[in-house]
Amino acid sequence: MIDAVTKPRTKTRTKTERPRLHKVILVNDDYTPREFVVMVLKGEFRMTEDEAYKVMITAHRRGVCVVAVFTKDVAETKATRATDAGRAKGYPLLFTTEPEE
Ligand code: TYC
Repeated sequence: MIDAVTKPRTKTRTKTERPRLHKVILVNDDYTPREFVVMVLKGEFRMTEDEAYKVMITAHRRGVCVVAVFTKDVAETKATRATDAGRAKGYPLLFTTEPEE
């Protein structure tokens, strides 16, 4: 006898969009000491000395450098904390954020 019970051939798939990531950008200025920028990058973004130095010197030479990408909330929190660390010392150090394409 032909089996009349047929398994459903369709499966429901829920499509979950990944959250858009946001870049944290380091902006150069003429006043913040290089070593301080490196220290903030290491402390706030968990970079090694070498990684932090490369990011700092790229911003110094080119004007800006992408530090890392995070979800919007994390990017904004880290950029604010890092900028505040400079402000607490009287430096104009600036970290901004922007969404990735
Ligand atoms: N331009 C600064 C100096 O010569 C160093 C510096 C680098 C500051 C990167 C900010 O995002 C920056 N002391």
